[in-house]
Amino acid sequence: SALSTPSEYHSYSQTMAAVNALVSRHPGLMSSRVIGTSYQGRPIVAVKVSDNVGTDENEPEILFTHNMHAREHLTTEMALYLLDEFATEYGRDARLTRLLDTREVWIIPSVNPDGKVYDQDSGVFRSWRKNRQPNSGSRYIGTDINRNFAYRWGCCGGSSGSTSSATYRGSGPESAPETRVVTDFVRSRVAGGRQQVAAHIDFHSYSELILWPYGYTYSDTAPGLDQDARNAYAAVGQEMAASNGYRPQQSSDLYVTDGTINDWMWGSQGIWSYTFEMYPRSSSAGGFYPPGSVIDRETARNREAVLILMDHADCMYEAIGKPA
Ligand code: 0X9
Ligand code: CA
Ligand code: CA
Ligand code: ZN
Repeated sequence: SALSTPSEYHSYSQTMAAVNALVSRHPGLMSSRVIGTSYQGRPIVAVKVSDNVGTDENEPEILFTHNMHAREHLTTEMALYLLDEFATEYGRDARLTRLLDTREVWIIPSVNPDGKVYDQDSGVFRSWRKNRQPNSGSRYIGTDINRNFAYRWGCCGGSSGSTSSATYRGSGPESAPETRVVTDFVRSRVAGGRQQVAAHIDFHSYSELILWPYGYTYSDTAPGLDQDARNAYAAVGQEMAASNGYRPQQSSDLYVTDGTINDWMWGSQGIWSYTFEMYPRSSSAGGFYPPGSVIDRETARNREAVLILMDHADCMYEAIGKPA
């Protein structure tokens, strides 16, 4: 069949167990920390991967976030693929070794553990997207974490004020604990007045796209996003897309959104921030639930793109011939 069953993807608890096993087998290269808890109290974990992993070195940091939307389970597999690849290939693959020696990588395998558990653990997928936070005065559950970020929150018709909507923006910016956990973590990476995180990918599914800011406006350029920055986004986006066959475009070319993680990362933190919409291209190939048999292929498909962004993270403007 073109569809999968819940057991074909790592559950939240299996994901945490796999992370813990990798970290304990590679203590010099990987460490994990609980950066906060979900609405229902589940740990949200960040894994750091770098040489001298116990030291906060002066190296560009790259953040990968996964599973913000509950049903996008392939993105959690993407996190586990990257961790496994880094663990296995460090010291073997020269390019990957050099990148992990000169960068600090952060991976958050599940931004939305409550949603993931709700979607997957009953034995049948429930097509859930939001978190599992109740809304006062409403029978509808959940906030869309990717409409809850505090940059032009609710500005532009790219989210909903109705609790029944799949894109409900929450009662206020960062009203979802999961949003707050991510933004507090990112803010905590500022050292000496400088944001150490240089680049970010938020993994979603599906449609096979690479998207860059802003989502809140159709304009290519806007406050904080000048023509050079837009061109650097497009150049690196196109380079990554050439490696995985996705389509590169500004995120609002898909549809307007407000309060997304990409707009916040760029607009408020100056972090180069992309969304990857993973496999499949269309709903006929399984939508959010493609067969488990594609996991290895569709995660490895993004290896090169991830390394390309890690490489560019020290100077994105080099991609348009304008070194800083
Ligand atoms: O709508 C979203 O949050 C993302 N798509 S998904 O199907 N995974 O829900 C896309 C966010 C990227 N931003 C824009 N498309 N504007
Ligand atoms: Ca290091
Ligand atoms: Ca650092
Ligand atoms: Zn999504």
